Amino acid sequence: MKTSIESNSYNHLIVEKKWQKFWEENKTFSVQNTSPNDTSSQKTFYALDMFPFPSGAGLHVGHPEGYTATDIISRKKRMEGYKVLHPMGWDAFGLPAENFAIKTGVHPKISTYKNIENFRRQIKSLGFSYDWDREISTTDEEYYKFTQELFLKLYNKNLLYEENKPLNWCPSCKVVCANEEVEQGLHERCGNPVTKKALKQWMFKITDYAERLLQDLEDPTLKWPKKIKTMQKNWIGKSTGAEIDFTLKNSDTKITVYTTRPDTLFGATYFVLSPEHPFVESITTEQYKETVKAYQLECSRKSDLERTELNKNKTGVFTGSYVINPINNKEIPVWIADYVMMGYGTGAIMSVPAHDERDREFAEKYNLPVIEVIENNILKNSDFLNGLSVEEAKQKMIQFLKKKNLGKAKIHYKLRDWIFTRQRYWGEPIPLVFDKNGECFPLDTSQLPLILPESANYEPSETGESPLAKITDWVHVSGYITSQNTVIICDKSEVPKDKVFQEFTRETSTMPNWAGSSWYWLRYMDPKNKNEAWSKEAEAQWGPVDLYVGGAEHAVLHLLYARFWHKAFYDLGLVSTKEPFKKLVNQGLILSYAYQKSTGGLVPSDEVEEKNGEFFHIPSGEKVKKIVAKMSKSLKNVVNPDDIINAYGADTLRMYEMFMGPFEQNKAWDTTAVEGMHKFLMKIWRLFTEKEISETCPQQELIKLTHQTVKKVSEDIDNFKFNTAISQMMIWVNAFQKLETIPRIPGGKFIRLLSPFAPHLAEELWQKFSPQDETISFVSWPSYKEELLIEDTVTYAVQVNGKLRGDFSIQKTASKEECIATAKKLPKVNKFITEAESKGGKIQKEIFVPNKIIGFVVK
Ligand code: ANZ
Repeated sequence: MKTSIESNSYNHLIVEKKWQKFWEENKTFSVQNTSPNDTSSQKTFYALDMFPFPSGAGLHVGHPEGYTATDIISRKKRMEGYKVLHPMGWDAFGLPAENFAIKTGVHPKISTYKNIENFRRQIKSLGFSYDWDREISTTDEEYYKFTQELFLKLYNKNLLYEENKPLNWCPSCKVVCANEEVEQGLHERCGNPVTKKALKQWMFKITDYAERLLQDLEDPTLKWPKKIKTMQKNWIGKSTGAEIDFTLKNSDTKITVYTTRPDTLFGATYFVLSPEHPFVESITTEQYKETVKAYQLECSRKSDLERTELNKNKTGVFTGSYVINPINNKEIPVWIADYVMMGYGTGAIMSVPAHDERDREFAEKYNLPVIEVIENNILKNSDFLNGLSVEEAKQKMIQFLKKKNLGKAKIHYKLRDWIFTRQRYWGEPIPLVFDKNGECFPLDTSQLPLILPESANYEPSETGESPLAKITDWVHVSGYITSQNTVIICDKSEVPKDKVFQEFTRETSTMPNWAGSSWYWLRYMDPKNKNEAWSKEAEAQWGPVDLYVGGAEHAVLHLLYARFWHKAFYDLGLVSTKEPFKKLVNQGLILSYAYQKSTGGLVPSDEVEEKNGEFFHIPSGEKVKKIVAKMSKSLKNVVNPDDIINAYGADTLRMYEMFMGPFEQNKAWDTTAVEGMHKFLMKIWRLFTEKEISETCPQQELIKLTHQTVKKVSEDIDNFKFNTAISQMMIWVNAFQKLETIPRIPGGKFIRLLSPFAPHLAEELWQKFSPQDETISFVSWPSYKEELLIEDTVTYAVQVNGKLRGDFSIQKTASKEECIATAKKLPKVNKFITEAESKGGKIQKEIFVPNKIIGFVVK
């Protein structure tokens, strides 16, 4: 790749560095400076990017896509007089740094801060208008002090509990995973299968907020993509149904089922318990004990994925027992089957094979009876429900069960509580301790930050215990319990007289990497506050975030946790809004190309050569197809933003990424098109530097085009249609290139429109155009006049004998006669009329609909 392309007097390497230095030295984008005439009434705008995880690989070209979008909007808003908060930081705790440390021996802190340095350099080289004074990293002690403090606030609000139960365990990473981190039975981080392991974990009661997390999505002022709202709704998975009690035959034992279809109770022909159901052992008869035990063992080895409904081969065993169907006192057999999950509903179901797919498969396999109770949405074979619709029957059955004390309406959510602890090193330590009796106490906030010890041994252990557990002098501490029931760790001599000096052990798990990102947008509002995570005033001024841009992969993980914490903060009176992010936009993926063999295999790009538009795999000589694929190291198709910036400049990279296609769609990288964008920017440079500035613009058409351009670019930016905004700028440049001079007013408007997209070039041009302004950043956004946009020509469709034969445009002021004469001269119309005349025919009738249609009837 070329290292630099110069065009005449413009050298992007020099100009871009110059402006970046200017912005940095003058703190141009510091929130304080963006409001020279600060009044409390000034409009504010908060544009937030999803902060990156600073990986060792450096910035990906996908990062600047979203960052450029928020930057364009932030820059436009400043020019429109808003006080803009536009920050950047680092989501820097998490597994990759630790795995890298295990491989190389480099301490996670060292590699993380090195990666941050590199990310910061790369992001700065793109000329984004961030307020760098507000930079944060979740790994900074000053930051995680407050993550811990907020954790304690939520702990004191009774939103956390400890549970010892089988959890998702990734044997490869040796880490517990949240349900949200498991995709089709695989750990989303490493792709290895997840198994179960019983470990004590802290759980967040996110389920307490299930209904609000669902309901608040309905707020019409929440401008989120429909797709993301639906994904959250499905994840929360509200289901409305009933719990019904069945009694064990010849016993008082009641077993409760959860069903969404109480209307089908007359059709229940057998009963199923999950293999883990606590009743299995006691209800299984002697004869079946062995088969049941063997089946339970078999199931414990299966993953949830193997057990779910995707798996068509249902299995199960009979327990020897029967329950009584409460609606008709019929005995039905009790089976255990692993398609029933212990973690959902009550872990027991009534089976209605006539109307449930899973039950039908099972009944067919094991020859169980089937009773149809619904036909065409109307109940039958169901006594007092006969003739009712499904909806009516559901209600009536619930009423009936309630009256007889046999059941009740019940709502269930698929959402599970959030497993919040990780047995890993590189995370925020959890500020809790246990006394000798195992009772848990929060640390006193005066003890925060609880600093992560500089352990050298971060290798996780096979037992699942955190590496911190091995640092005995950190784990075993002493101090006293305060009157607020918090713990202060100290020497014996420091204990007040009325308090008891005692020993404690620390919680050794760390927080998941979702902790720091569950409140960071609030810290940006008040990043230097030493006393509290943020002040009420700062939150009142900036909250909620006006615009949040990032990848759609965060649809349920980060965005659900963030909403949950925010709602809990709201309940604690810490924030004034129920939702954290008013508007959310997801950028599409930036893809690359790859070469595919006829067998489907992909080959690296450096093994491919092009001959006459066709591609060949050099080692095998085989013809290969160029396709769109994800960027990956192995395919050697990764584009490094540094290379593009060096060769063409940050402005080119920004403009190119915005021009690639619709913002929210996936797009494929094309280096030739990058060059094209660079040429366009150089054309702009020459247009403004090679031509003299003139004070007037005599061409009315060009004034009109300028006003159209202002309108289009302004609206397109607001609607995230950056690609069409750039197309409009291209139209403008092509039109003005034809002039001898560049007229001052339209030219000035154009540079201002360009400035959010290509800020370095625009600053440089503005200096030549309007040297009295130090920077273009606060020059007012251009305006347009509606009346100048009104079209002064009209287009007529011309018909002959009812058939369309052409169209033409004409001045609105043209008379009827002029219009008809013009229509007759259209080639196809003229041909038709002359042909008719040659056969003795003529125009019988002329039709004239003003501004629309002209028609001729020829016979
Ligand atoms: C009888 C019935 C008849 C059912 C019918 C469905 C259709 P959602 O909508 O996802 O909430 N079910 C209940 N608990 C279960 C568990 N622990 N494991 C597996 N399946 C379970 O699903 C609720 C329905 O799934 C319930 O309603 C129950 O089957 C089943 F025509 O009860 B149904």
